[in-house]
Amino acid sequence: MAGCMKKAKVSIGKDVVLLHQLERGVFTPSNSPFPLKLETYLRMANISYENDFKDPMGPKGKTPWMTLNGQDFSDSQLCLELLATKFSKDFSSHLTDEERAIGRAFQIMAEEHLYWVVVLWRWVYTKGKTLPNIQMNLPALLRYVMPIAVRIMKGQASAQGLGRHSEQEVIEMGMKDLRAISAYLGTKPYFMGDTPTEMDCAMFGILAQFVWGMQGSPFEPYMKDELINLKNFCERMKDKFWPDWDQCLLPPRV
Ligand SMILES: N[C@@H](CCC(=O)N[C@@H](CS)C(=O)NCC(=O)O)C(=O)O
Repeated sequence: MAGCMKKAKVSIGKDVVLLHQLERGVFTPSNSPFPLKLETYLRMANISYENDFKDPMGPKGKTPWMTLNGQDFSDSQLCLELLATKFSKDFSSHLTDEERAIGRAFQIMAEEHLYWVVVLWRWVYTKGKTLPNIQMNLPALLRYVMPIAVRIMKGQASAQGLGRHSEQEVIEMGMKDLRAISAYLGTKPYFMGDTPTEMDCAMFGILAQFVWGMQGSPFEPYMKDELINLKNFCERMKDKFWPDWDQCLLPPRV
């Protein structure tokens, strides 16, 4: 597969996915929307998998990635689509072309626009202080590594474009995305209707960050009030696919 320069290091059982991702989070099983999306999909599709938290960054320099039958694959969406084909799992077969188009547009807005609001808030506006995983590291390590990490994330957000706006503008843009997503979900249990589809995994990956994983953010009060349907959606996904949610959280260091 193009871009897969790293060789698979670990071979587990045939047709068992080895999901490489960052260590567990304290508030969500992953602080990153993309591993949470892919792991949720593996559960929804009932595909056997094991986690690897030691080698989270894949051949394309991002997390998550996966190894399947000795081959490495990158990108949550490409992995999901490959698995859907290989294991003949299509949760969207009942959708019209128009519904698929709308679903794709919302997903891309969430993953390619709203995601950068999360990055900016966590890394640039609050400098990693609200990420318990980061704060659990040694103070000396934090002192030296944090400014580098902040600079990298700031550079990425600037290259993407969102990082060039003021904090107030970015928060407002985030709110507009969340309001649009909330309006589209409406009273439906899942984004495409009564049953969860692939898109719900992606939306859950990112919305879970707003619901549980960005404590003290300006978005938090809205998730409990105006955007309560998004919180309820996350609770629904959590109950359905993550009965072991609490066991998958990293205990905060006391
Ligand atoms: N399109 C990719 C996005 C993955 C992604 O952006 N992962 C972030 C973690 S939230 C990452 O690895 N960032 C590290 C970096 O860019 O250096 C996917 O769906 O897997």
